[in-house]
Parts: sequence; structure tokens; C-alpha cells
Amino acid sequence: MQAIARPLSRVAPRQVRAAALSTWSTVPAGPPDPILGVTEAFKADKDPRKINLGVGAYRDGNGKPYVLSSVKSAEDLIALENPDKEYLPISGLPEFTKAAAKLAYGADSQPLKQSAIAVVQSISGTGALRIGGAFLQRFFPHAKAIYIPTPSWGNHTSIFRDSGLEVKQYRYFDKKTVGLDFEGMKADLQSMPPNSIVLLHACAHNPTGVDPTPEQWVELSSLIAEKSLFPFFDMAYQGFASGSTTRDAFALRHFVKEGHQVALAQSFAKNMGLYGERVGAFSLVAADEEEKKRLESQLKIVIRPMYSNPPLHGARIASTILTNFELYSEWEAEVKGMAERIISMRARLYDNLVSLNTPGEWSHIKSQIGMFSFTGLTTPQTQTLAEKAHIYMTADGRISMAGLNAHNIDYFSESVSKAVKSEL
Ligand code: PGU
Repeated sequence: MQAIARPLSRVAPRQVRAAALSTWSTVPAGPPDPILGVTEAFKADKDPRKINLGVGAYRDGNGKPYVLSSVKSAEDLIALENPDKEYLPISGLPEFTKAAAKLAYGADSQPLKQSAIAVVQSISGTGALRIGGAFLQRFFPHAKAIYIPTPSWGNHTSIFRDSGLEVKQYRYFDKKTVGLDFEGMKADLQSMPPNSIVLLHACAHNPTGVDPTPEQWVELSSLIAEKSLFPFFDMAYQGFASGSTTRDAFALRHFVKEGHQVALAQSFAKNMGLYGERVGAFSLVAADEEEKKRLESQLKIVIRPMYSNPPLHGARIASTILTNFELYSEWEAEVKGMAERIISMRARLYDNLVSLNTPGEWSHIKSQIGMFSFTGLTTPQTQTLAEKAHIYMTADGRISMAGLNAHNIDYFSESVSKAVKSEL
């Protein structure tokens, strides 16, 4: 044998660092995520009665994750075509981005007809918001502040702060009426410096489930124009609020009709149940086709160093559904079915809480819209519910209505009622 490995002793000894001297010894442990951390706590709980109402992910009537049958059919069609796994363009699958813009803005949208909407595929809604934040930070010529509602989805602040924007807040939810603080919201919009960016939840506001009425949206559109503010819509729940993708797009479409050059973040996580596939889109309304091309070229420059190009499979599923007449109809019915199951759970929860003589007024459970109910439960009550009843929700008392079903709603109602009466 000629080639003998060098004995280990000849290798220069590596310096072993003591733990205290680690390069990372000063990195503090971060807190668990307020929403996704709830799932971790739920998974660690071994009690068979446990319920996870933390994350906004749809569950069927048996509490199981739900793969839409339109999605399964689309996957079958894709498999038949046996497509390749090449990289997508930086801006994503063209059939998908085109169909996503049509779904949001509507087939008869003027800027869409004029080829004046710049649109890129994104890593779901979060990625769309992040691309938007980075683009606005770089190119929005005036303010560097974005205003988000109080409260808002917990990740908004981090996304926009990490995009280099200053994050401020406007009044939105009125704890006293458990409804929209419309006067407070308008007063805050009035006093924003011109050219501030205003983040608006297009429908099914997270976490409150409280949306402006169509009339209020009309007023907001005029005020935002008057004050020269820039509207950025986050549409993560199109179809989930009312069961109709058209009705849920009212605010966005009205603003565009009124001439606002909106930014839009879209997610297909909820309305197609494509959570882990990470399918979304970011778009900007441009003045014309030439401007659209300039915007798209810069969006590509934002995306390229972030993640190069987006994932393929989910975009193929969404575009197959959106461009196939039969699958589209099937999907629309499924979205409606999901929204209706949630609405039926609202009615049942309300009836249960009332018949259990639960102190307080609970009608907001029925009037709130979309995936969540902002119950009004206090943080200590949510902690007691987790510790004593194995029921998990976010600390602000938000529950994902989709986690409730015929099998667990009575146990949930009784536990909530006891928690409110301090009997748990
Ligand atoms: N915008 C809003 C208003 C949302 O509620 C969510 C998801 C997103 C954007 C982003 O969703 P994507 O999955 O990136 O498309 N919010 C859910 C999901 C869990 C989470 O926090 O990411 C929630 O439970 O609030």
C-alpha cells in the first residue's frame, strides 16, 4: 500500500473554543413567534382534547388540513404534462402572474386592459409584502414611513422595518364598540404627512375580523386621494371574507377605478389552501405599458439578490386553476364552502356562549368577518385556557375560527365560558 493517510497527529491541532468564548456568545435567545410559536406549544401538548386556534390555516369539519379538490385535479393535470423543473424567470410564471392580477383587479380593470399593471410572483403574501417594502424603500420618492392599522397582523411591522421603512400606526379598532374606529382612522389619515404609505387590509382584517363597509371604503378612497397618500393593499384572504372573490375585491377595485396607483400583495395560501407551497404575487398599477415595463425591470432587480426566482409547483397549480373554466368553478365553490363553514361555526359559538350564560356581549363573534374572531379574551384568560383546557390561541385573544368544528366546539365554548367566569 502506497497511499497512506496522514496520521491525525500531523494535522495542525485546531483551536477548540470554550463555550463562553464562542463567536455567538452574546447573541440573545429571541422570543417565540407570537403566531407560529402557538403551533409549537400545541404540538408539544399530549392531551387528546387539545385544540389549536392559533395559526390562520383552514381545517375541515374533522379538524384536518384540507387539500382542495380543485388543487388535486390541477396537480393531476400538471402530472400528465410531465413538465420540467427548470428555473422560473425572476418575475415568476407568466401565466400565473397574469391570472393572479386578473383575479384581484377584475377582468374589466382599465389598467389591466391597458397592460399597465406590473406584477411579479412572490413567496406567498409575506414575500409580496417584503418585495413591496423593498421597492418602496428604494423608489417611492417621498416619505419613508408606512402606516399600519392598530392592531395589525404581527408580522407587518417586522417585514416593513426589515425593508428599511419607518413603521407607524393609525387607529383602526375600537375596543369599546368592538368595531371599526372609523372617525379615529379618518382623523389619523387626515394628519399623515402627504405621500405617506398606508397599509390597508383589503378584506377580512387580521386579527380583528372588522372591515370597513363599502360606503366607508368609498370615503377612505376619497380621503386618501385628497391627502396624497399611497395605498398598499394586503389581500391575504380574497374569497374568505364573503365567500365571493369578487365581493372581497371591492375595496381594491374601487380604489383603482378612482385612479389610485395602488401596490398590492396577494396570497394564495388561504383561498387555495396552498400554505406551504408559498404562492403569491406583488403588483403595482403603472400609468401605462411603458412605465409598467420599467417597474417590472426594477422589481426583478429587487428580487434577484433576495432569492433569485420563485418556486414553481404552487404557481403551476394556481395558474392551472385560474385558467381552466371547470377547475375555476370548482375552486370558487370550494372557497365559498370554506367561508360558509366558518360562518356556521360563528353562529354556533355565539349560541353556545349565550346559552352558557357567559358574562359579556358576544355578538361580535357573528359580525366579524373572515378567518378570525377577535374574542376579547384577555391574555391571562388565554394562558389559563392553554394550561387548563389545552386550548391554544394568540395572546391577544384571536382565534382562528377554522380550527373549530362540530366535534370540539362544545368543549371550546364550555372552556371559554368557564375561563370568563374564572371557574377554570
Ligand atoms: N397578510 C396577512 C394579513 C396575513 O394574515 C398573513 C398570514 C399574510 C399576509 C401572509 O401569509 P402567507 O402565508 O405568507 O401568504 N397570516 C396567518 C398565517 C400565519 C402567519 O402568521 O404567517 C396568521 O395566522 O395570521
